[in-house]
Amino acid sequence: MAAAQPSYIIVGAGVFGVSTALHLIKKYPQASVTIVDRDQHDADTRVAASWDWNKVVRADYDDVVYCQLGIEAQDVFKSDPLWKPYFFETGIFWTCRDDYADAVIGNYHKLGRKADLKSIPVEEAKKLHGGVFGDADYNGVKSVLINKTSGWAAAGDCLRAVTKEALRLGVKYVVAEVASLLFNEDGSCGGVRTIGGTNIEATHTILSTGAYTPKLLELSAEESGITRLRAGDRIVAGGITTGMKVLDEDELPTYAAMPVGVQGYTAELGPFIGSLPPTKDRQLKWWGQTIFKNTTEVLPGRHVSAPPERPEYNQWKISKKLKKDIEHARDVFYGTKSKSWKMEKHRICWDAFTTSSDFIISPHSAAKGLYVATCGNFHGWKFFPIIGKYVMQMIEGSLSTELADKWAWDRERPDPKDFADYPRHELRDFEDNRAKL
Ligand SMILES: Cc1cc2nc3c(=O)[nH]c(=O)nc-3n(C[C@H](O)[C@H](O)[C@H](O)COP(=O)(O)OP(=O)(O)OC[C@H]3O[C@@H](n4cnc5c(N)ncnc54)[C@H](O)[C@@H]3O)c2cc1C
Ligand SMILES: *[C@@H]1O[C@H](CO)[C@@H](O)[C@H](O)[C@H]1NC(C)=O
Ligand SMILES: CC(=O)N[C@H]1CO[C@H](CO)[C@@H](O)[C@@H]1O
Repeated sequence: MAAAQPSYIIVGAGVFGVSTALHLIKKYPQASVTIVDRDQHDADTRVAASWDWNKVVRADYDDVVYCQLGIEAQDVFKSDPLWKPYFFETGIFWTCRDDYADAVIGNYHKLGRKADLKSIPVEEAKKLHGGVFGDADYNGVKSVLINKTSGWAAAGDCLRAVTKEALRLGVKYVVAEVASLLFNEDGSCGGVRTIGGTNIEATHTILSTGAYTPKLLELSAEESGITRLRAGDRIVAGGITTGMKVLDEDELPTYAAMPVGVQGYTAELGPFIGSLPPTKDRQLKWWGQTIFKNTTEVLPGRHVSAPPERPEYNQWKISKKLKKDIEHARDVFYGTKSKSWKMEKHRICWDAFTTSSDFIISPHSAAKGLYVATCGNFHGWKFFPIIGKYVMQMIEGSLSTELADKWAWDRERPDPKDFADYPRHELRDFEDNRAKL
């Protein structure tokens, strides 16, 4: 019997899944490529981490691999008409409480790239951009990393536009929640089953399911009896709060031309905090510093962190304690002038974590035909234009050894103690105390 034509099911329409679909259909226009996601791609609200008002786009990394990939992605954002409308080159303003600035600058040099980038003393930094960060918290800051080449992207709009382009080129899109993976008699993965009971079959199944990945693998392990499917300690679902404020017309000029703000801390002090420039609706956005798991018993005796089940991962229900986290984020950037600002909108955003903060882009070692391409670790969005190229190389076995080892399903994983963003809390510890009845 002749081998079946390759066909692809990609579960998850975030940046990892959509980028993979786009790169596959461009290289193989006749191939069968199907994205399956629980949300319609143009829905008004979605659970994907990739669906957001805005995300930071930068190549300012102390890890030279992500620095290089960041530069590659930004080259696309700056030149390709599909991506260009969504990228805003505002520059970045990054307070450093360790040697981060020097490491980043060293990487640009190593890669032979000129970036408009330098590390400047605090007193000089305070005066930049009309003094927008003049009242920020500079406690412990050694220097401020400043440049012109980084910026942000209108994340949700970009995701919608690129998904549309993939569909135009022939990718199919199915709105369904995947309940479990399907396996052939020889143990290879043959596709997925939806909660409605429909089987969707393909020779290649790619999980780009973000924070939901460990739970989906647990359920599939239980149903198939293939216990090696489980993610174990490779992937942990983590959530973080974001908050937004609508600027008044008269406030807008102060912030209109601001760069992306980042407050960097050492691993002992905690995760870095960000403040993004206003969107077209005059909204400033922050992300907080409290990063949590939601560890639950998904099956008898099986505990994994997963986003809440209730509609939409419960992403719009934010406790007072988590709102406080955003107030803190607001104040470390704008000090007294922002004390009276009301945050109008909050969201919890869920992503998948590995202890090294590397992605997993790898065949799954427990079943042929099954691949994993996710784990953005709160930094995956910016690679949207290019990450699918690497996923495709992984599927075809042509990924460089360096990347294949870095992104492998099975590899040595470090202790997360030096990874400031690793989820260390539990969501339940930030619930407001219920009123006594
Ligand atoms: C608050 C916050 C701020 C961030 N800021 C930045 C930033 O500034 N810059 C940056 O580069 N990155 C940032 N990131 C990280 C980035 O958003 C993520 O790393 C990236 O979007 C992850 O993409 P993904 O495709 O793996 O997952 P997702 O975007 O989460 O997509 C997963 C998709 O899978 C679907 N899915 C899951 N399970 C199932 C199922 N069983 N059946 C059907 N569908 C399913 C979901 O519906 C979802 O659409 C941030 C993340 C957060 C949370
Ligand atoms: C965590 O997720 C579980 C499963 O969906 C849910 O029952 C629980 O309420 C969530 N925990 C919190 C604190 O939201
Ligand atoms: C070193 C450098 O070029 N710094 C610039 C970073 O970007 C801002 C905004 O464009 C400029 O004000 C800085 O001079």
